[in-house]
Amino acid sequence: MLETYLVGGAQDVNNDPTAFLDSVKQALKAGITAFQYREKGTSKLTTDEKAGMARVLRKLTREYGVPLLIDDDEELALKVGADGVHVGQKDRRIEKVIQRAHGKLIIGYSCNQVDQVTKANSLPIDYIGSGPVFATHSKDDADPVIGLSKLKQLVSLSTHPVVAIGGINSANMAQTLATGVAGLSVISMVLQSNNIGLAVSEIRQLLFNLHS
Ligand code: TZP
Ligand code: MG
Repeated sequence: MLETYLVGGAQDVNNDPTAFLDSVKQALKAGITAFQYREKGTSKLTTDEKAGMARVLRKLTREYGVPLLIDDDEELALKVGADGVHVGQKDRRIEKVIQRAHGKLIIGYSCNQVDQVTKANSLPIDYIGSGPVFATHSKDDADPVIGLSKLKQLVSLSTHPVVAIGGINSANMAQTLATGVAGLSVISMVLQSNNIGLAVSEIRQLLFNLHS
């Protein structure tokens, strides 16, 4: 499920909600295996518009049998019938999210430090997201780059599946996957591509080769 994990919101496609939806549709057609709706940063959508977009994405992802996760907001995830929620270290405290959503939603948690992974190991969550592995332009307040060796260390420590995020592209995706991560999370590699189908296929092909 976490293999080819697309993340994004309208801010990642020229702040154009229609173009964003069209891009997500292309990515679903091309075979992404999970989608996280992450509306933030320079996003101009109101709370209501965001909820409306989440509902449209719920319908769309369901048509393709792809799990929908919502960034940060477990209430919105529950309201629109999403499959999961992804929370960062700076978002609402993970314990509160677990209390509200455990057993109802897939819970993803961002961890990029040894102590964070150790703590996550004791929590009933479903996966951790680690990064930025490489420099990224898609997150203004991104933590410092962790690099491949740190990612590998976190993978070996984690009892949960690890998804890599941050600056993953065609040139570095094979090395990233070689750290033992369960999947690759990308924003710009897919949403800024002028050939979304091809970008998704590249990741899928890499995973296919690994597993065959
Ligand atoms: N968390 C860590 S890096 C990042 C997030 C949401 C942005 C990833 O975007 P890109 O374009 O794949 O580098
Ligand atoms: Mg967050």
